[in-house]
Amino acid sequence: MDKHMKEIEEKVHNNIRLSKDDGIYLYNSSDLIAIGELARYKKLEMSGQHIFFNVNQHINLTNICVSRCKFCAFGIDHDDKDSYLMSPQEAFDYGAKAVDYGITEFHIVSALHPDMPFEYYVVVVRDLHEAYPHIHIQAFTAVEICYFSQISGLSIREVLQVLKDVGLGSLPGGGAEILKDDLRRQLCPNKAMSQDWLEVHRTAHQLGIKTNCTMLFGHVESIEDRIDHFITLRNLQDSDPGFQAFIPLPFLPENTPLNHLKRTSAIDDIKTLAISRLMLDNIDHIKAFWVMLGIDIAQISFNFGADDIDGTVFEEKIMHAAGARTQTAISKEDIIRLIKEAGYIPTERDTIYNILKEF
Ligand code: V47
Repeated sequence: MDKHMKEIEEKVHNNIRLSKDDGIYLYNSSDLIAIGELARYKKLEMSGQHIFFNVNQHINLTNICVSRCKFCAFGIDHDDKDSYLMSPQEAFDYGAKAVDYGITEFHIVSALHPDMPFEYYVVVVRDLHEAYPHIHIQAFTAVEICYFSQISGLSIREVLQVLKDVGLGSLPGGGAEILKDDLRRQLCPNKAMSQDWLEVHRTAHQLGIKTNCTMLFGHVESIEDRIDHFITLRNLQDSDPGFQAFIPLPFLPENTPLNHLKRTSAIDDIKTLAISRLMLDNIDHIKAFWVMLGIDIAQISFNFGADDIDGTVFEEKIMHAAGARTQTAISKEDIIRLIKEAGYIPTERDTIYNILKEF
């Protein structure tokens, strides 16, 4: 172990915050085992032997999108033959069909539809919440919340308050991509910029709405951009805490305008999970989203800092449009088995990390 790695080890063992230079050093190091040991140490300190999962149903209301981000294969035009839009009744039926499976969460994320008014989204949340008040609704990325503010004329705070009043429980972490506007202008110029994304999460936290955060990596960003992204999230969590989990999302290039780029390597995926655990010392959970990483890497990542594998994710669409080769759903029994195989305690949680059952 060289001198800088030794210094980082000292910091991790003494709960001293890692600097930007430390983060960049870790990315440039090829000592994956040393990085993994540190991330595992931190994970064990923060969540012991638990690996969390939940049982959820994803609902993607529409794929018709005005934003058309360069990394996305999900959003399409109105007149494309594969376009769809669920009516509130269809969205309700789609959610309702998973209830008997014992889901504890509806996870609703959609495209930015050109014509549907804010009321449409309010009705979807209200109807599901009225029928199933015990099921948590995690819905709408910060980008969608900004868009609702734009189309309704309400402020971000008012949009969040209206949704909270009809049953919104928490926000997912999508739309963060890389929180640097020069990159956003290249990748996704038609949606919320960095400060808008941060403002939504800050306001949500102030209203008592928990949120997640993500990073889309492996496209045009540099290592420094990734570390700056971690530090931006860490600073927001210091000033206005409310992030529950961080989810690194490796870019899947298939069927996107950036399909000339290569998929990230397993080493990059694992390193990114581990370094996020080390840099984000004030965010409780690191989620290895199996849909994107693949089940094998998700399983290995429990030894590299991850403590959550998301959920059963019935019928995920966004990542599969971009070439994710994983199944579109996984059973609870399979999740329990793969966590046990890795030597950890499968722990079913609800959306806000109350423990429901250990297996
Ligand atoms: O914002 C889109 C990303 C996000 C691609 O909060 C892509 O628990 C890779 O945020 N390759 C939506 N990524 C999904 C998301 C999410 C997923 C699971 C759990 C949670 C949570 C949040 O997916 C988008 C974007 O960053 N994305 N296209 C792609 N081709």
